[in-house]
Amino acid sequence: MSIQWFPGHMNVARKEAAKTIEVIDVIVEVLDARIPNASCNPLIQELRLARQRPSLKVLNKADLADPVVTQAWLDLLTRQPGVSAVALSGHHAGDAVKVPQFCQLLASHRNSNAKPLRMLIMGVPNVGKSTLMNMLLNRRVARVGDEPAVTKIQQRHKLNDRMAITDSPGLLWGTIKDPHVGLLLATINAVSHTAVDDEAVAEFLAGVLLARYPARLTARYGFAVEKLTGTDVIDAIGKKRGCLLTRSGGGIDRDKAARILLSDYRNGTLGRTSLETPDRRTEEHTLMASV
Ligand SMILES: Nc1nc2c(ncn2[C@@H]2O[C@H](COP(=O)(O)OP(=O)(O)OP(=O)(O)O)[C@@H](O)[C@H]2O)c(=O)[nH]1
Ligand SMILES: [Mg+2]
Repeated sequence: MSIQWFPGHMNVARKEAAKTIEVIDVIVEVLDARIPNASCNPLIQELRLARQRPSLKVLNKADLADPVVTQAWLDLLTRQPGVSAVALSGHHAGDAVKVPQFCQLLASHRNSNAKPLRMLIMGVPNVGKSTLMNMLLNRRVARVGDEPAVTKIQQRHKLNDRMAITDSPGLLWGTIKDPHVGLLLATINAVSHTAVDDEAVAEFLAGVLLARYPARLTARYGFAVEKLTGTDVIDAIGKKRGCLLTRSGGGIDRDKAARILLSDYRNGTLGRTSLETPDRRTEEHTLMASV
């Protein structure tokens, strides 16, 4: 399933970002710590490399990710030239302040009233960009919400006399050809539900959880998972939770069961999980994107 979701405002946002990159010093690329590779937008890499801007990769929502895997990602990402990386939760003020501190190290010449440090927050939709900006400003200047494409236009604010930060709309890219990447992005709710099939996304997620965190499924839903497939898991959740179709003789409402799994996953009820690890293939891909 290749995913295509590039609404008009994203096209405008891409052009605006290309212009803003010319007048900023550091790109703060917000990734989802549970999928740091799939949430790394090649379009942003392209824009960044064209203007040779350093980048701070923020592994956000680290409170939802497996800390051991997150550390492995940090070790990999900091090996890239011109790149620094930090894991944090945008809900914690103490974490958010690390962002300007790391950016300052990437552009140490920009640290005065005359030459303020200018940061641009970018990333795929719903990774927590606006939450991070609100936290840094200690007030709610941008709307946030657990759905993709909440932010539609750029917003610039002064953090103090020596620093300014710009939030930008979440960006995807034309067609997400790699179905695995598309499904991972859909799992974290970075893609509009109008462009994906919830049942297919939940089946995929169930498959990943069966492979990596099977005990979490048993603990949450109370059924044994041995020999089950992703499809079976959706049926089993439907049976356990009484999701029945009123029509067609009371069969299982798989769509409803799928939405239960997705919602439990997205709000952290299934515990801290990482859906991608930096294996060799990902490592090569990630490092290549930096040259
Ligand atoms: N658990 C957790 N949730 C977070 C974190 N940061 C943001 N969120 C939640 O993630 C959702 C999306 O946050 P936003 O700040 O609107 O995300 P965004 O990247 O600006 O999204 P778009 O503007 O749509 O691209 C909201 O429900 C936030 O409360 C975090 O570090 N941990
Ligand atoms: Mg936003």
